[in-house]
Amino acid sequence: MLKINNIVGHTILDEAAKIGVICTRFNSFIVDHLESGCLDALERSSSVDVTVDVVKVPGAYELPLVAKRMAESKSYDAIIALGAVIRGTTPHFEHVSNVCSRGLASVSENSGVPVIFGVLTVNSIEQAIERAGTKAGNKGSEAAITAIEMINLSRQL
Ligand code: INI
Repeated sequence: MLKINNIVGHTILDEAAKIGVICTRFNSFIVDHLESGCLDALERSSSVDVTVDVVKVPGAYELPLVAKRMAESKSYDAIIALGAVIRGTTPHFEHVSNVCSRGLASVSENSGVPVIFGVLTVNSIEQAIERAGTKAGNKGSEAAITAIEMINLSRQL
């Protein structure tokens, strides 16, 4: 006899939670839209009071360190990292995006706190604009919903 438990995190926050949102000041003309999309989605998808601490960092390279500090505080149910790394004409993009993505994944794995990757890594400003609230959606809103799903999922495991 097989007993299957399907464990899925739903995407409405209906128990108190505290969420950290870290935003880069670099490319703020894009990241401001990710931030507002994220906060709007958190508000619309919560049926209880949710505390959100919003922290600003210089650039995507600095996101992992601040995510680590916040995760180690054990005060947050999830951390959302928002930023935009836009390819230029030098290899700088590769360094910043690699450190950022690997660092955030490592913080999440080592701390057990869900760290959501809401960082655009794109080839052009046009691609960033498309993903910051225009024709390809809003990566900040998607990150908010992913955070809620991971909080609910973590609470069931
Ligand atoms: N930071 C970003 O968030 N996005 C970028 O596109 C970017 N580029 O391309 O340079 C960027 N650089 C700054 C970097 O994140 C650090 O803040 C800086 O190197 C100081 O450590």
